Amino acid sequence: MTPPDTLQADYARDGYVILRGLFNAAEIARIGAAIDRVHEEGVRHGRSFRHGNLFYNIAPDPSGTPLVRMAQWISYHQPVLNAVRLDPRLLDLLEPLLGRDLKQIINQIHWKAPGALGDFAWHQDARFRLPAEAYRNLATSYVQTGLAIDPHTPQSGCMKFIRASHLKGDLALDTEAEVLGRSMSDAVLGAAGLSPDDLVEVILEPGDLALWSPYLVHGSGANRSDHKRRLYINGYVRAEDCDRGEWAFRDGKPVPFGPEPALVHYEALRERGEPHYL
Ligand SMILES: O=C(O)CCC(=O)C(=O)O
Repeated sequence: MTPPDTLQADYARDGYVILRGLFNAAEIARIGAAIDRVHEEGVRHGRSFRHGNLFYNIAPDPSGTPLVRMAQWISYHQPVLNAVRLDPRLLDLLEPLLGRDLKQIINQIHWKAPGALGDFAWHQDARFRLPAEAYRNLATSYVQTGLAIDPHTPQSGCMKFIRASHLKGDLALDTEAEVLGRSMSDAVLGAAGLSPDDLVEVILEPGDLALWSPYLVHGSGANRSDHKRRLYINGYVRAEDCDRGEWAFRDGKPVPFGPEPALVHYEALRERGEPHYL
């Protein structure tokens, strides 16, 4: 796929770009089925579970089905999802922004069940790129991608971006509380000198992909639709600017996982890499 001519300029100006129809309906059906298998595993676990970098964030529900909210690094054991993160179409989009030697810091699925809470408060992803000393030139070395598996609409809890907010750099937005499970508040925007007038609803069809900057202020609401909302997120970094992460592309060629997982976010990977419940 040839990236649009305006990709770099649009990304630099707005802090995000949306690509329509990057994956076709048959591909999305296959990817969605693999994501549903991960969900079933999560339900069987019943509570949060970790095996190395692989992590399922699950809210137990003794009276019903456990709520699977998020899973990280599922590509270790789901080949269909692994193929997405290494897809050449992603490289085509990332190369003009980051180059051909890329590591990956995020490999994550977010689910929002119909009617379930699942808000993400206003935040910049930069706050999660820790330890900070492992990341250099974050503003220009890191890009987050989100692939829609279901329709993302205001009704289904789509993301909301504050256009051009990345230009303000690190805003230290209310970093005390959790992001997942807290709703977006206009007061947080106001305190950071941002205006709700710059709010963009990120409306996506299945197969559309959003790219956004680690400093772009964004969040998302609850799913009030009658269908589930699945988002597959992969985050890439220019390899020379990061000491963490799994390799994704070396000189533009996809890099399969090695025999040992790489240190990404889970600090106790080497001491407590075995499967365990939390
Ligand atoms: O899944 C969502 O709606 C929110 C995603 C998000 O804010 C993030 O990954 O930083």
